Amino acid sequence: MNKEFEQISKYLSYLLRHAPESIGLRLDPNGWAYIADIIEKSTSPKMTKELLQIVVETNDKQRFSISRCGNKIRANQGHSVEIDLTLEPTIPPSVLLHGTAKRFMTSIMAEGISKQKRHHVHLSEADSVANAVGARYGKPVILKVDAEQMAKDGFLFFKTANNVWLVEHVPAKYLKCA
Ligand code: HQG
Repeated sequence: MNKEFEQISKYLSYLLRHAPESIGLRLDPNGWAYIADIIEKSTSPKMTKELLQIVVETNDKQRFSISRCGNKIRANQGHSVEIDLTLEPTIPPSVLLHGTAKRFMTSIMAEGISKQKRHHVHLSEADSVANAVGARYGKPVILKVDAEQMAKDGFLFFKTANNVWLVEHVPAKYLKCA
């Protein structure tokens, strides 16, 4: 992603996941905002429909979706504001991964993985993704989650439009160091 697009992507994440009210933007109950509203209300950076489209299409993690009619946009995951992505529970692969930092490991192995400020714990299928996610907070560690057993035990898993797996909590007994 080029620098300008990256800046817009970060700002869109801020607006659509955390602080729509900062520019008086309204999200509907499913997290959608009118593109025209963002263009009208966002002054810095200034947006156009074409720019938003390119940012959505070229985003390295496919963080955003544009609605079927093309007039609304939402973040695919990572919200702190209360919205409902209306995802269906989905059977997960037998093993999923969580990338974290070494310094969180004592606490995680005692309490399990908690969702912290987000709506869910985020899990991935690929080592490379988990490694990059963990590296944001320090020396990365990849944890293996026994998703098959969790699903058997009644935990619900959801898959976002950009292939992130979500679950409410991962108790420590389902974790192994990869
Ligand atoms: C850790 C980014 C201590 C957890 C990424 C993580 C991802 C605990 C941090 C997405 C803990 C929370 C989500 C416990 C969990 N004790 N630490 N009991 N339980 N933690 O950012 O998974 O770029 O909220 O391991 O790529 O790192 O925003 O979650 O290190 O997909 O699209 O607490 O955010 O995506 O950090 O990242 P986060 P995450 P975007």
